Amino acid sequence: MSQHRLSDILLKAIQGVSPSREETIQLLSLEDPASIQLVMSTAQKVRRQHFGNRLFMYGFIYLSTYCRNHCAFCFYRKTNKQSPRYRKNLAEVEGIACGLADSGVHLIDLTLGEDPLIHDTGNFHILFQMIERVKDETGLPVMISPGVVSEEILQHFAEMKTDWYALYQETHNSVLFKKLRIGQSFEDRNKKRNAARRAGMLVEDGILLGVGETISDRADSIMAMKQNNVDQARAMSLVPQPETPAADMPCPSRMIECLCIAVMRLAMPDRLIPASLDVDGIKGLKMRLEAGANVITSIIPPNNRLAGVSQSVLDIEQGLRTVSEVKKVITAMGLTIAGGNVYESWMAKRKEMTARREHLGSLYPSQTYSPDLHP
Ligand code: MD0
Ligand code: SF4
Repeated sequence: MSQHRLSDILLKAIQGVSPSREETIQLLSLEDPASIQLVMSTAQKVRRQHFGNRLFMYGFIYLSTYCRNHCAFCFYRKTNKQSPRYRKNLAEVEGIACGLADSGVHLIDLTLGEDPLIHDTGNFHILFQMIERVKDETGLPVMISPGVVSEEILQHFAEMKTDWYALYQETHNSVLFKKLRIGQSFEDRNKKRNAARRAGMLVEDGILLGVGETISDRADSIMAMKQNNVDQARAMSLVPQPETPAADMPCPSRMIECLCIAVMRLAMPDRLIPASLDVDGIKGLKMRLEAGANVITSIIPPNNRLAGVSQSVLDIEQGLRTVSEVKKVITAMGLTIAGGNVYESWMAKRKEMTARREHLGSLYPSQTYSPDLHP
């Protein structure tokens, strides 16, 4: 793409016109460092327009590492004997959440594999209790990342005022999906995210990079997340895990992830986009923020024997995935941690917008994005 064309796309983005599918593909195809740098600095400008220099922080609790599934990329897939299995009980989750809240996070993310003890035997009351306790004791918003659950369970989460439901598609290409989320339903995953939103929760979707997707798959994912109006959108690089089908895959270049984050920022200027500590630990934070991310996720306190998802141990027990370590990095970049009220009012605004859209949507139903409809 010519320099002139690139400047044109970036200028439009600054003026609030987000890239078309064609332009998204062109941006994602960039390879020379100077052009990528330009996209990233534009993404920072766009982030500043919507969020100033303020960032949000999410505390992360992986409360059960048991799972009934066989995702090709995941260390915690059912048959992996190397993966550390544990379950945290109510008191432990409460203690960890309170510690995270005291350290200054904006939200608590309660994450679990599709633990057979919960998913197969319908013991969801364990999660309900945890959500209630964490909300009561910390006063913070809660995100639940439990995998695919029934609409009734989603309804119950929403009734308990669970703020977020996170469920990542990983890819919006249904053929690739089958190779990644082996034995799972592509449609059901999309459907559940939509159901959670209809029930009144904010939703997060995300993609995995370096798993055999093409550049236009990446563009389709970004278009899909935009069109489906997700409240938070993430891109994370594959970390090849031992004893999994993806063990021998090459590590994708982090430039691809940074470029994706930056293009997502241009496509969804006012949305939350994570810089996850779960891929490269604290040393990977700066570049993701330079790409336009505005939420730091996977803050995990040491001394609790907690695991991360794509990096099961990196930086955790060394105390490097903490608010105080994050603060050092962001302060040096001229960025700051937002006040709790800023986060809560962003959420309230989004919920209101969604409710309005849902109402309009019921009057004028529209199609959800599918790459097949946008050749
Ligand atoms: C993260 N490991 O933020 C977490 C995780 C689940 N909601 C989030 C993928 O990086
Ligand atoms: Fe289970 Fe989630 Fe891992 Fe898939 S990605 S195997 S659902 S923990």
